[in-house]
Amino acid sequence: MRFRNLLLSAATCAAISLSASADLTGKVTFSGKAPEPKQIDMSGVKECADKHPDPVFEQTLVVGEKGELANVVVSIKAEDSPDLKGEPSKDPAVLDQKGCMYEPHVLAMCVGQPLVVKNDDEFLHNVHSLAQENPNFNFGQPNKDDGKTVDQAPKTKEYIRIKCDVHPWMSAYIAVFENPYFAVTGEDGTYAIKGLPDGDYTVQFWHEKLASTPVEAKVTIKDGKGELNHEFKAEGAMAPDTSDVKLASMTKTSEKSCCEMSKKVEKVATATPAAKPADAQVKAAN
Ligand SMILES: [Cu+2]
Repeated sequence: MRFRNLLLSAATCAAISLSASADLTGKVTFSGKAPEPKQIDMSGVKECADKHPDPVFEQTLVVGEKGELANVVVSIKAEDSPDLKGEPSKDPAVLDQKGCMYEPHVLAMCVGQPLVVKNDDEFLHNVHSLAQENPNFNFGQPNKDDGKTVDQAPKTKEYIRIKCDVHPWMSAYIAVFENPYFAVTGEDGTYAIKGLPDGDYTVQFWHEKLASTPVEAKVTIKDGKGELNHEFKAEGAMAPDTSDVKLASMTKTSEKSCCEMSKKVEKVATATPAAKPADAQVKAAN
């Protein structure tokens, strides 16, 4: 417990690099055949099309050759770990608009952390948040902009959709958390949440298309290590409607995860099948 308290006192929303702290790591995959990504048609807006000599594809579902799934937000459920508090980072979370696309497509940040929106393009974007639990922002950036700090920064946990009112294909998400224990999977599907004290946690996996209500799994961090992999199954996993209205209504985190999976990860790993076809299968690896 002394070790735990030491970690808690040092926790911040910034990247935690305590040598004695534990990591939760894992990989998120998509099983089965992923649908072909849709190409974005920018031909009607010359200034955008000119930025892209090669085709640009939607980032709604980014799956690698071996099923590696990007843009999954992995977090420690704060409600189940009320002791896990942390100070927000002073380093801002940065959302860029570049070539008429958002970078990153999914941004995770902590309540209280500054949020900055950049414009890498020398023409107008209008960034517009569709939050339901947080104050919304909606402003234009007519020229290149090294970064505007958002006055209405998020104040509570939510998965917030962001869109551009000028370019309808532009879409991003900002995931907001109340503790510093979160990560977004990269193109290799992996994630790492650093600085977790030993203990039992509820992990939430959110994906804009596959799990707009986060899927949950249990993990035990023991002796400084924990690993939790996660697999989304292709069949039945695809939500059919991606309209703005639908997406906006889906972004709020529900306390009632439709398929709560649990698995303790220690030295031994077993797999637990999903209870519903639309949800993920949770696998734990040692
Ligand atoms: Cu735009």
